[in-house]
Amino acid sequence: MAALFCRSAGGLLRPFRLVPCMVAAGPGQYQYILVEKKGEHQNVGFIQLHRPKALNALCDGLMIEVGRALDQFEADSQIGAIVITGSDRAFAAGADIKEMQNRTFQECYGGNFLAHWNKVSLVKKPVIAAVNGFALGGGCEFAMMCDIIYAGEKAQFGQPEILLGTIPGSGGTQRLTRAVGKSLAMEMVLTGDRVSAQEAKQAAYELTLAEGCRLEKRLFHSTFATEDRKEGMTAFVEKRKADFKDK
Ligand code: CO8
Repeated sequence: MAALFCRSAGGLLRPFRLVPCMVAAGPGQYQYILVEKKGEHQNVGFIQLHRPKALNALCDGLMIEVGRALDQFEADSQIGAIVITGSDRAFAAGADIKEMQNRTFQECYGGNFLAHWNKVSLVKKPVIAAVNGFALGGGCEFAMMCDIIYAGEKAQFGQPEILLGTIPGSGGTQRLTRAVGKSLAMEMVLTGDRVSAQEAKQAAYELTLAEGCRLEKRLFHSTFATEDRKEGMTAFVEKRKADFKDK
């Protein structure tokens, strides 16, 4: 599922008339996230990443909890859509670097590190990422796994893994390319530079248009390999009705 960069801050700040109602959850069920049902009909599943001191860095425990909350909402017939958000300062500043710092290749490969982190991309109900502040590395990837991104004015998207001597590990190179096009995606992945929601949206529009125009031109050229194209133009010049043969 590809996320769509992005709506305005207005969309982010008032997507629903909210009537909070805590999901029936055992005390202490969630340590790293807040989970509620919202909306007038309590049909919106709401997950807020909540590790403020670590700018919502995605530790394994947080991702396991997100997976559990998603399962809960997926199974709840009252829920029609799910919103995942962070804080004003950070949607998520990436995978937890402190947790990854001392991991070895054997641990990552043998333990299939990140295997369950893409759960959000498998959810059948529509998932909206409401992003403000930092959406970096795994945070950007996590947002892009959602179906739609509503981004606030302070949102900053980036894949800064290169600055840590690594690369995106959860679809960043693939989904970012589809979201903003190859050129900006490569620039972001190769430099670690961040972009605003507006810049991402603009790039997505321009590149989609440019790529579409390139494809169109190729298809136009290919009509010159058909007999019907020749017949159509010849008929016009000879002031007669074209006799197309589907060739
Ligand atoms: N991991 C762990 N802790 C973090 C992270 C992180 N990614 N980001 C911020 N923190 C912590 C800081 O260590 C700091 O904690 P403490 O006060 O204990 O030192 C606290 O959050 C506040 O951070 P700063 O003091 O650095 O705040 P600033 O406002 O100065 O800077 C930045 C904010 C620019 C966001 C900065 O914190 C930063 O550069 N963070 C790292 C961003 C990054 O490199 N992210 C990519 C991580 S690698 C990755 O995501 C791999 C993806 C794998 C797939 C995941 C699939 C979902």
